[in-house]
Amino acid sequence: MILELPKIYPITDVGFSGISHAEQVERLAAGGATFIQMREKNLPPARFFSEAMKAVELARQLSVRIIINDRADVALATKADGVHLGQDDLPPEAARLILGNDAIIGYSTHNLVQAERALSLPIDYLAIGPIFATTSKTDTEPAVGLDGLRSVARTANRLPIVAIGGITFENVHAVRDAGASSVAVISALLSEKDSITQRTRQLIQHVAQEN
Ligand code: TZP
Ligand code: MG
Repeated sequence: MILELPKIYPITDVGFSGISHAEQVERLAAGGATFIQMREKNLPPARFFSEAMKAVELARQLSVRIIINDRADVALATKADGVHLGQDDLPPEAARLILGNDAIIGYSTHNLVQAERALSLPIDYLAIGPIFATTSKTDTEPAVGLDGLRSVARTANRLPIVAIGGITFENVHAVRDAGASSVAVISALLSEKDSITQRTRQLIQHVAQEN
């Protein structure tokens, strides 16, 4: 089954927003987000798990699908909808064994070679990035640009493509035109905690106005 993704895919970031993952889920969902990734890079496992539990419970109440970054074990234990894995995380085949066929598995790639290899993996969407320069992730690979995204989207067949990295209100239409099924964003939505809901609503409306 091909995964249906909304055009906007927010990712939580406590450093950026200054509020908990659950609070971010609440504000993003109030703005219309229906598919959210919880991304936590600093907490030890016990705190990661308890923060994830709160975020997943809230997501359930709000009918939002929630994906856990990095940790298939936390995704399983919190009954999240799935996991998002990077090149150095547990391989998607192993995460599939842990989470089963119904879980959503997303996988990050940073160039065409990685994206081509990813096509034979048991994943539900393929992320490519950074598309543009970003300050939200420090250890990023070089930006692939719109041309890089276009080549990946052409190769991806029917696998949904999530574009990530430096995507803003200004460039989101070009990113969608280049073949992104969905656009993952941190700073475009989270940089001011009191306007997360409003910005989410605006970005969703903005991408809805495509030619
Ligand atoms: N992976 C590649 S770029 C990135 C991640 C997690 C950060 C995206 O954040 P922003 O603020 O939308 O550029
Ligand atoms: Mg990771």
